[in-house]
Amino acid sequence: MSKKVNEQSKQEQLEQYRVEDEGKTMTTNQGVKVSEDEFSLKAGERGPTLMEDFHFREKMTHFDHERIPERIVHARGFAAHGEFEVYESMGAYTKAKFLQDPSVKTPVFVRFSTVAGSKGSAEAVRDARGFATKFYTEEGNYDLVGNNIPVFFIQDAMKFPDLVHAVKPEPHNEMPQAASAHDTFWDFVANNQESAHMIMWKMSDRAIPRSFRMMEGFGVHTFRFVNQEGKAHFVKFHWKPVLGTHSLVWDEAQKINGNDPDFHRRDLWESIENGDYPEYELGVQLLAEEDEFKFNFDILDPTKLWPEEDIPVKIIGKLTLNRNVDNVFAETEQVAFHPGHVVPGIDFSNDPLLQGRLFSYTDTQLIRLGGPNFHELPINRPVCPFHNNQRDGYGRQTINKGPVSYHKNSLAANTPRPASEEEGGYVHYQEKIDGRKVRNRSDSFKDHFTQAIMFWNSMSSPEKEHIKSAFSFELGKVESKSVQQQVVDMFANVSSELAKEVAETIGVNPPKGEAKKVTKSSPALSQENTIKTPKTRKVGVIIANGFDCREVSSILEGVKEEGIQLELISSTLGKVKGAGGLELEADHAFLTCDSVLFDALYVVGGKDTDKKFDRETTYFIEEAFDHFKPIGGTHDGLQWLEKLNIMDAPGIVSEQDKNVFIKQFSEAVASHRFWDRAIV
Ligand code: HDE
Repeated sequence: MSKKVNEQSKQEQLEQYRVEDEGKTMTTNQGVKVSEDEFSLKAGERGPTLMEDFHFREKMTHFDHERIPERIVHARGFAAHGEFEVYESMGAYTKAKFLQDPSVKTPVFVRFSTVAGSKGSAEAVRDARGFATKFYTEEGNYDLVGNNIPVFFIQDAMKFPDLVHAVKPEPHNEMPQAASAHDTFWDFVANNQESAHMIMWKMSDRAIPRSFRMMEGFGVHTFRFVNQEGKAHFVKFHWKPVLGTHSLVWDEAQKINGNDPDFHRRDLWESIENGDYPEYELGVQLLAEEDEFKFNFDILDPTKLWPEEDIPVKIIGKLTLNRNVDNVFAETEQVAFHPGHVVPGIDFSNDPLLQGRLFSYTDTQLIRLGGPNFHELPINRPVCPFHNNQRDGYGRQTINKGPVSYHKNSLAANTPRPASEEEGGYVHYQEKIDGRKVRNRSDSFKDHFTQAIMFWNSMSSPEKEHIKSAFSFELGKVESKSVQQQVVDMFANVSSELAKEVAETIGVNPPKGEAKKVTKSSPALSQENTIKTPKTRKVGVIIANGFDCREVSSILEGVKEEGIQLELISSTLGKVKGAGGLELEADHAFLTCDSVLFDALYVVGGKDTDKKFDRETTYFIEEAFDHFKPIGGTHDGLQWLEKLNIMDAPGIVSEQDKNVFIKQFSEAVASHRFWDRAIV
């Protein structure tokens, strides 16, 4: 019998497969010691290579086969290990064991991803983000394979290949990379109007998150919780980041992609290495089966969300990511998620998008991971035992003993035997289904605009401005006037203000049509209402030789105590020497970083500066200012804030009392951005 699952279970299992190569003798894969690894075996020093060189052949063959197909969507991803704990028993709603006991810590593996870009693409792109979690529970693996946007583009899995063909780089020239396609994507949108709601999210700040640590996650579909008595509730899953939900601004995001295409994975990696473990609370919206038809949308329609103000999100547990992977290929690349990996107590709904996903995810692993044994890869193995009559196939690792591999049998006393429901056997929820076979869309799925309008209504005015600019940017890249016009006409169904302004910016006719009257809004959708904290934010400190030692170092200490990460930027790498003899190490030279890589700047300056320092500092401040970021200045640093005439602008902290400065600056960093700054 396996011992009880705890947060270490998965790590103990993985430990058997981890190998330390450092300090070891080189061998072939057959274990034969290798005497020479630079020169192939030749007939004479200048002669041809010999076939019998088994070491060369093995080395080269392995190399030739090192790549596997990247994921057709979500190719670029980054993952980490962690644990999940439930706050209180959810037994009233679900019998899932990992949701019963608050003292149990379930090991998890979480992979974040962009959707459209290929494996080597940039990360701060405008896109949805994947948020896939594998829970290694004592009853088997449960995968919650979600996104950071609660709705989807389409209502039926049948359309997924069309959507992905339209959004990926156009096939004749493979452009654009790392972005959604222009003409084809927007042509798809205009001709598949069910995409309206998700497009509003995709044009919003949600699609350019500041960090994987600062975005929400959603299961998207309606699932079912089933309790011990067999009673079911519909459920929607939410991940709520403890640091709040925050975004970049578009100009900044585009520059980050040049400066650091690994921006999001670096952020996740560094926070875990620093011990600032990313945390998310798990929330559920629960709906009694009898309330299924109480809403003006169909709860099976994945283009609809359940407004949190109508159906509150009950916070039930916490996910903590606390360990980086040892090997990206072995873990992050080979992990195989599947929305059909469920445990007793969690079941599906008839959402036609979900139903299609249940087919696609195994199918895709077969091509990607090369056969039916991908569940045996270390990262995919459940931490509980698994037994059945499946055998053989590429890469089989399990050595099943004995002659019997069929059910039913008498030679092995009819084992492995199915478990009864009481023994923990998975029994599908016995929903009553009565209908004709039809290829059709239910009438209840046909309203594509009410929730898109609700989303628009819920945005603050800076968020609305960002949406207008995003539409203008994306449509501005579309070459077909007809597609541009169709999209503008379509979004007049969401907001005339939005559609008119976009039409004007991209030079097409004013939209025809008007949005219907919807007054509902959902404050939970606006990021203005999110948690604000300075913790783990990255501040660039611009500092030069001759800085005021005592004062500056105590400010730096004080700011650090607020949980802020400081990185020193100067003209060159190496030591920066203070006026009183203190020496600090620069983390960056101006050359190796950029203001877009920081949440805020603190300008200290120093007595010993030159023209280049002046020019770089001015550039950093101007750019951070245009991106609405907090900027602090003290001592010699104040001269730049004065010169740029921004001393009185919102989010500029120049208080000379050091304790007041620390307090005000930390508050400004927590505020994230200062939208009421006049940018000309
Ligand atoms: Fe996926 N999706 N998807 N998807 N999806 C894949 O599976 C698919 C959808 C999501 O980090 C693929 O292993 C279909 C919604 C994430 O490894 C593939 C449909 C949501 C990931 C696939 C959808 C997602 C994937 C590609 C419409 C949010 C990355 C590689 C019916 C709830 C998981 C793979 C990881 C990956 C199919 C729609 C989330 C091809 C057919 C909706 C986070 O199987």
